[in-house]
Amino acid sequence: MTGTTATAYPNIALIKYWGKRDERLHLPVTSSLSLTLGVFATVTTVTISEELPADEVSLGDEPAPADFAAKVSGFLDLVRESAGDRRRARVHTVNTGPTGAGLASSASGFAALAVAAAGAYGLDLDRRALSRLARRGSGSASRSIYGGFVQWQRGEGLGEEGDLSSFAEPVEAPLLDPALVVALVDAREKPITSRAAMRRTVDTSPFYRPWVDSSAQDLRDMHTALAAGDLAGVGEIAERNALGMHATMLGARPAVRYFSPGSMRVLDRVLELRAEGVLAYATMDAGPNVKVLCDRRDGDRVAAAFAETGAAQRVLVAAPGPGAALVGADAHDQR
Ligand code: 2P0
Repeated sequence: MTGTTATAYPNIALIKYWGKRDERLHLPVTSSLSLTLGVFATVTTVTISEELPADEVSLGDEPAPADFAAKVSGFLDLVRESAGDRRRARVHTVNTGPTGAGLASSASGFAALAVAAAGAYGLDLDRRALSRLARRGSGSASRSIYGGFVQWQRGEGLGEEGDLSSFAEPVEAPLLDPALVVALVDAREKPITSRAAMRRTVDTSPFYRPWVDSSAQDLRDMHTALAAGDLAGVGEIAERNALGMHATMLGARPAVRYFSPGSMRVLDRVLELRAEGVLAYATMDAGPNVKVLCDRRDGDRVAAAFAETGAAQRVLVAAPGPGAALVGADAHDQR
């Protein structure tokens, strides 16, 4: 039997998701807003089989590690339950970016899996429903269903009310032509998963609540800046929101610190670039890599500046990318 293949791209949050109000349904404490990138696609194929006694999951050319396979299988259980179909599946995933290094491989991964699995099991889902489904795999994956700027609504309430109201939707910003320059400081897997780190932050950091409150204002300000095409405003808000999120982690007990000396060197260079008149603003996620928002015309200059620091193993300029999509023969039935 032929499989159903989908592709999805990572997204980088400019207003961060950090903390859940419901661990099972992946309902976030705050709404977040991201930019989907045009690099580091995940390509996932789901092939249903009558004969398989259990799901078979591969990552690249290898059988997937047990924890990865268990997450994929748990996600497929949700799809099977909705579809009323108990058959198992083969899942083959190829990540073109580094896995587990704070570059949102779980976002592109679960967005691609949601689209491919919904297609394979015959679920007829619109984009909002796909974003809710992807959310169940990894919160940030809800945003990778769409391209460009995307907001993930926290939604209201818990249980079914929360599940129905927490989804992503696109945000228009026609006056901006941005790029995100990614400085890969270290592509190794992170010492603590973002899931564990955000739980510890919510449970123990005295700085968590103040960040939640300030993030709501950041989101309102971000919408104003995006609508006005105000790149400096967008960048300043994104940078303060990200540094604030990392401050909540530094306040956790024990502290969670994703910055490395290389990250700091890149952050210093961002300040120098601004002093030189370049609109460049940094954000960081659950890893040491630094992503810098700038105008697309400045992308190469910013990338060259980071390469000169010697702190980055690799630097690349990412333009905004598309939403998750079926590929090949399945693509024609897409909505
Ligand atoms: C974000 N991050 O908004 C934030 C900022 C990392 C730092 O979303 O537990 O892998 O699977 O819902 O989506 C990473 O968290 O967490 C993340 P789960 P996820 O991009």
